[in-house]
Amino acid sequence: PDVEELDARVSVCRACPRLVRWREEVATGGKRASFADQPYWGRPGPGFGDPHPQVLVVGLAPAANGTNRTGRMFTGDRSGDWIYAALHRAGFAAEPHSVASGDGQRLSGARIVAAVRCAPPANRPTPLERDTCGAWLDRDVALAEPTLRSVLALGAIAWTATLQCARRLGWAVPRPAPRFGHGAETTLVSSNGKAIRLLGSYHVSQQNTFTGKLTEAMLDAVLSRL
Ligand code: DU
Ligand code: SF4
Repeated sequence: PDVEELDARVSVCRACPRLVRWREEVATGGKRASFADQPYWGRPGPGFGDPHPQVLVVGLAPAANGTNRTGRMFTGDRSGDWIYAALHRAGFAAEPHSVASGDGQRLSGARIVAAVRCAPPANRPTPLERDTCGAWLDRDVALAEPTLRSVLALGAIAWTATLQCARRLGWAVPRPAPRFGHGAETTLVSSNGKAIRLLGSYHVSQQNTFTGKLTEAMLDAVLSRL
C-alpha cells in the first residue's frame, strides 16, 4: 500500500458513529452561514503533503468548517493559516496559505496528518475515538518510516497519540513517558533501529494564537529544529 491508497481508505472510514453523525450533520444542515453555498467534504480528512516525508506533522482533529469543509488538513480555518504560514517560512510549503484543492499548495519533505481524522463536536474527541483512529495514524507512521526523521506533535493529544502509536508499532519509547510541552523533544527508535525525533509545539488553535500563548516566533523556533 502507498499513501494514495491509505488516503483513499481513511476518507471512507465510518468506525466512530458519533463522529460520522457529526461530520455529516455539519456538512448538510449545519454549515457555517458564510459557507452555506459551498459543498462540504463531510468525511474523514486524509493526510496531505509529501508522500515520502522527512517530517510528519500531527494535529488534533479536523475543524467542522475547516477540513470537514475543504477535505484538506488544516485548510480553511485559522489554525491552518498559522501552520501553513509557518511551514512556508520554514521552506516546507509552496504557498503561505492553504485555501482549497487547486490552490497550488504543495508540501515538500512534510506531510500533515491528525490524531483523529473526523471533526469532533466541540473539537473534543473521546478517548475511545482517539484510540480507534490511532489505527490510521499507525499506518501513516509506518508508511513514512523509511524517510522519516522527525514528528512534530501539535498539542498534548497529538503528542500522546504519537507515543501510543510508536508503542503499537514496536518502537522504543523512553520510560517514563516523555512529557509534552512547547519545545519538548524526545527520541523514538523505530522497529528498524532508526532514531526519530519527536518534537512538541503548542497547538495552533485560536485559543493559543489569539491569547499569545503561542506566537509566530515560538512556532518558528520549533520548526527550525525539524
Ligand atoms: O496529484 P499529486 O501530485 O499526487 O498530489 C496529490 C496531493 O498531494 C496534491 O493536492 C498535492 C499534494 N502533494 C504535496 O503536497 N506534496 C507532494 O510532494 C506531492 C503531493
Ligand atoms: Fe474513522 Fe478516525 Fe473518523 Fe473514527 S475518527 S470514523 S476511526 S476516520
